Amino acid sequence: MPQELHGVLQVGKERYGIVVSRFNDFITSRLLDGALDCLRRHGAVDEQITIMWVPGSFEVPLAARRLAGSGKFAAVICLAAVIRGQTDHYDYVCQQITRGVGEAGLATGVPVLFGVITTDSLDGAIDRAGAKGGNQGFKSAAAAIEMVHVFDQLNEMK
Ligand code: INI
Repeated sequence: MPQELHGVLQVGKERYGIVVSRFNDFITSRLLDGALDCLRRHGAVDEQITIMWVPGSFEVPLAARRLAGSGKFAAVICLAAVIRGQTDHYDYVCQQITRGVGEAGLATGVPVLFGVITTDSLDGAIDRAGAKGGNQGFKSAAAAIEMVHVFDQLNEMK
């Protein structure tokens, strides 16, 4: 039988970093609530969680890279909202945060999760910050817990 590694949603003693953008904070604060709810429901206490606020999506990758590279966190959850109607440079901001968040994970080997909403409209953002589309913050925190757990299993393999 091949060995399969599956992460389960169970927090141990590890610490989680959260980077959250102040831009569109009426949306990102809901994403943060969702992420905290998820971490706490699965066993985290507040001492295991560090939240770093940054001005906007453009700054998220650098903050994520610093947190992930610090060696203090098992995973870093990135929360932001880019809404097309609000900016002429929507595509550039989306590109920066998408590529940068991915690179932060690849460069450090630490799971860096993409809890970022990119939508055409404010309504679309609201849907994915706790309304019809669920809460992207909760989902990305769940993915963080799963990745930490599956990597723990890899580390424990003989
Ligand atoms: N930042 C966001 O997080 N979302 C946006 O929709 C957005 N818009 O629309 O421009 C945005 N801009 C700010 C940007 O991320 C930087 O903080 C700013 O340019 C300073 O570097």
